[in-house]
Amino acid sequence: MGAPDGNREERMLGSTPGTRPLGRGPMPTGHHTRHEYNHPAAGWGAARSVGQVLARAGEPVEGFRALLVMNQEDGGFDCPGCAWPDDPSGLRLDVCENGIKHAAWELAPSRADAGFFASHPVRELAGWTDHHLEAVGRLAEPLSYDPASDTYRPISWDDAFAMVGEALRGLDSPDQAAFYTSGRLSNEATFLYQLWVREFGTNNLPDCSNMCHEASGRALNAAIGSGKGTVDLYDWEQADAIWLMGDNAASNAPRMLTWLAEADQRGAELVHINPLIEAASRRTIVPHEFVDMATFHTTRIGTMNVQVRIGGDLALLRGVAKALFEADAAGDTGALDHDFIARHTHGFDGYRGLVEATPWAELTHDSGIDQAGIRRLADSYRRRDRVIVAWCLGLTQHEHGMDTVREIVNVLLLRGNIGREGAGPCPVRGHSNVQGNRTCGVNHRPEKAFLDRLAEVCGIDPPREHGLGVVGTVEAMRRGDVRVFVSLGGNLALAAPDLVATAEGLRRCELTVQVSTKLNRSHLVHGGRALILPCLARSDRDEQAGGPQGVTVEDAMSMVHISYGMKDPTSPHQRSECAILAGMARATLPASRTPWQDYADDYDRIRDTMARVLDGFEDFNRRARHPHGFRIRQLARERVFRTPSGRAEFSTAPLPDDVDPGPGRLLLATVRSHDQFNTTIYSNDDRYRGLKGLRTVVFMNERDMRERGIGEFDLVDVTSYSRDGSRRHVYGYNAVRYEIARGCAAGYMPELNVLCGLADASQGSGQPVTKHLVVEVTPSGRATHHAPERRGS
Ligand SMILES: Nc1nc2c(c(=O)[nH]1)N[C@H]1C(S)=C(S)[C@@H](COP(=O)(O)OP(=O)(O)OC[C@H]3O[C@@H](n4cnc5c(=O)[nH]c(N)nc54)[C@H](O)[C@@H]3O)O[C@H]1N2
Ligand SMILES: Nc1nc2c(c(=O)[nH]1)N[C@H]1C(S)=C(S)[C@@H](COP(=O)(O)OP(=O)(O)OC[C@H]3O[C@@H](n4cnc5c(=O)[nH]c(N)nc54)[C@H](O)[C@@H]3O)O[C@H]1N2
Ligand SMILES: [Mo]
Repeated sequence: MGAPDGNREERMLGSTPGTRPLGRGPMPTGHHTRHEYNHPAAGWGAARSVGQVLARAGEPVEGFRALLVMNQEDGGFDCPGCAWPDDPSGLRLDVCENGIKHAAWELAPSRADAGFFASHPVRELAGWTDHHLEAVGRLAEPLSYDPASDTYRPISWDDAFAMVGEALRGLDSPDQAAFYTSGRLSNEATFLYQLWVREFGTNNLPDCSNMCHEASGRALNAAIGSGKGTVDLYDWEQADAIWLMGDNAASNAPRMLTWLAEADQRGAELVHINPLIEAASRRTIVPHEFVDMATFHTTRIGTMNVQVRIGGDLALLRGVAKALFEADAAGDTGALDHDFIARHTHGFDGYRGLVEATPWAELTHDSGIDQAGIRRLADSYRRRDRVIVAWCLGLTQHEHGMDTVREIVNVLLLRGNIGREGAGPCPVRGHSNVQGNRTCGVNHRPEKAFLDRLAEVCGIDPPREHGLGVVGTVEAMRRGDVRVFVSLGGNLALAAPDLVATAEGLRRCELTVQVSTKLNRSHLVHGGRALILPCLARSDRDEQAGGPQGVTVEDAMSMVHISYGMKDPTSPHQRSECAILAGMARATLPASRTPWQDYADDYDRIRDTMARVLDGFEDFNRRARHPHGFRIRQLARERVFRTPSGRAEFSTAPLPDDVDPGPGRLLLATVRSHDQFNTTIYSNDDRYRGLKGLRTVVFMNERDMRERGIGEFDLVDVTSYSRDGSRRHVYGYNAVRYEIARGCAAGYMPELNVLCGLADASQGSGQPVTKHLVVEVTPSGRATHHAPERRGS
C-alpha cells in the first residue's frame, strides 16, 4: 500500500524485464522459504492457519460464532466456499479450514465507505495488491465513479438504478450488454437475474462456469443426457474405488478429505491422477475429527498415484479401456458388463474398434505412463465393482476437456459403473452455487424447452439466439460491440484470461456495474461510467418487507436447501442481491408486467414462480425447508438417458494432438494455492506445497530445471506461445523444484492469467485452456533461442 506508484500495476503483471514481480497477495517481504511438507493434510496446521486469518479479519469471536452454525441443520447459513455437499447424516461437523477462512473474510466489518474512497483515488488504488484491496473490508454504500476527481463518490440507490436503466435503454440492441455472474449467487437471485436479462432481450449471460466446468456439463449432456454428475454422498460411502482426477482436494474441497479417509479405512482404493503429487494423495487428518487432531492420528490417503502428464488423461483412460478389451478378448468374461452395454448404451462397437486400433505406444507416449502402469490401473478397475470417478479443473481447462470427460464416461460404461450404488461420474464443482446458477437459468446457450416454459409462466418473449460466454464477451467489449457490462459478484478483470486484453475491453465499456461484497480489481478497471453496488452476503441477515428472507443453493450433488444469514449487516446501505436486481429491472423495463417489487419483498414468491418454470422444483417452498432440503431428480442415476438414442452414448474422439509442446517448451498449468479463493488471496503461503512468502513461482521437475541450468529459487522468465502466434511474458519469477511430471510446469492463477491469450480457448467448450499453456522457461535475462512457431489447435 502506501504512496501511489504507477509502476506497481506493471509489477503485479510481472511485465517488466529485470524487475521483480509483486504478485497479487500481500506485498512480498523478500523473505520466502520452501520445505518438503511431511505433515498430514489438515489438522493442527489448518487450525493455526485459520486462527491467523480470523485474527486478520478483525472479528475473531463473532467469526467463530458464525462458523459454528454454518452448514448446520438447525439454522445457519450455507458455507460461501466450495460446492462440496453437507453431510446429510449430521454426524460430521461440516466445517473445514478453508470454509472458515472464507466465511471469516466475508464477515469482515465495513471499511470501504465514502470516506475511504474520497481519500483514495482510483489511480492510487490500482497500485495496491489485490489482497490489500479486499482487506479494506466490506463495501458500505452505492458508489459512482467521478472522472474529475478520479474517485468513487456516493450515489443514491435510486440514481444508481436510473443510471443502469438509462444506459441499457439507450443501446441500439440488448445484445450490446453482457451480464456476468460468479457462482455465488443464490438460486432466487439467479432466477431474477436471468428473467431481467431475457425480458430485456439478450442471452448474453457469461458466467464463471465458462472458465470452470463448461466442458463437464457439455460432455455429460451429450453422453448421459444431463449436465450433472450422478452420484451423491451415499455413493461416496459405498464406493470401493474412488478416482480423483485433476483435483487438489486438500486445498479446494477439504471437506472431501473426510470421505476419502473413510473410504480408505473401509479398504476402498483411492487413485490420484495428477501431474503433481498433491497433499491429499499422501496422508490426512480428517479435518472435522478434532479428537484425532489432538492425538495426531493420521489416516493414509491415497493408495495409488498416477503421475500423468498435462493433457494426458484421455490417453490414460483409453489405455485402461484397451486393457479391458484385451482381457475380454482373452476370455475374461467379467472384464466388461456386456449386459449393461447391450441394454443401456449406444455406439459400443465404434468405440471398441477405435480403442483396439490405437497402438499402446501412442497411449503410453501421450499419457506419460508406461504400459505396466496403465495395466496396473486397469487391473485395479477390473477388480472393483463400484467405482466413482471424480474430477475437477485439471481435466476441463484444456482444448480437449470435453473429449476427456466423455472418455471418463466411456470407461465407466464399460463396467456398468453408472446408475448403480457407489458408482458414477462426479464432477467436483467449484463455487458454492455454480451448479444452481445453471439449473436456474444462467446459461448463454439456453435450451428451447427452458425458454418455452419461461415464456409461458412469466409472460415474456425471451430471445432464442445464443448469447456470449466469457471469452466472447471480452472480445465483444474490445470491439466495442458490448458497451454495458453488469457483474453480479465475481472479479472478471482478474479471473479472465489475458488480463491486459480483458482490461482493455472493460475500459472501452460505456458503463460497468459491479454488485459486490468487497473491493476488487474489477472496480478499478472500469468503463467510462462505473457503479459499485454493495450487497449482502450469504452470512448477513436479509430483512425485507415480507420479513427475514432465506435463499437456496444447490450443491455439487444436486441437493437444494434453504439457508438464512444471521449476522447484522455491517452497513445500513447494503441491499440484498434480489432487491438490487429488482431495482435495476424496474429501471430498465418501466412497462414490465413482472412483479419485481413483490419478488423482492418476499422470496417465497420467486420460489413459487421457479417451481412452475424449473423441472424438479415442484413444491419448492415446502421442500426447500425440509431439514436437508431435497435432491433434484437425476434421471441418468436411474439409467434413464435423455439423449437422442435414449441410451448412454459412447464417444470416439481422436487422441489429443497437443500433448507435445514442441522442443524446449513445457506445458504449464495455472492452479490455486492453499491460501486463496480464486482471486481472493489470503496470504502468500501454500502450506501443503511447502512454500512460504511467495506467489510468483514456477513449479518444475528437477530434471527440466537442470537441463535449463536453473537451480532452486533461481529467477526465470516465462514466455507463452499463443495459438494466434502472439507471445506473452512474465519476468523474474522464481523456479521451485516439485514432484511434477516431466515436461510440465505449474504456477498460480490469477497471476499467470497474463500468459493465456484470448485465442487460447477450447473449440469444444469455449473454456480458456488455463491448464495447458505452451511456455518456455529461461533463466532471467537470457533471451530464448527457439524460433517462433505457430501451433495449430
Ligand atoms: N480453498 C479454495 N477452495 C476452492 C477454490 C479456491 O480457490 N480455494 N476454488 C473453487 C473453484 S471455483 C473451483 S472450480 C475448484 C477448483 O479446484 P481444483 O480443480 O482442485 O483447482 P486447481 O488449483 O486449479 O487445481 C487443479 C488440479 O489439477 C491438476 N492438473 C493440472 N493439469 C492437469 C492435467 O492435465 N491432468 C490432471 N489429471 N490434473 C491436472 C493440478 O495439479 C491441480 O492439482 O475449487 C473450488 N474450491
Ligand atoms: N488462469 C486461470 N484462470 C482461472 C481459473 C484457473 O484455474 N486458472 N479458474 C477459473 C474458475 S474455475 C473460476 S470459477 C473463475 C472465478 O472467477 P470469479 O467468480 O469471477 O472470481 P472470484 O474470485 O470468485 O470473485 C471474488 C469476488 O466476488 C465478490 N463476492 C464474493 N462474495 C459475494 C457475494 O456473496 N455476492 C456478490 N455479489 N459478490 C460476492 C467479491 O467482491 C470478490 O472480490 O476464475 C477462472 N479463472
Ligand atoms: Mo470454478
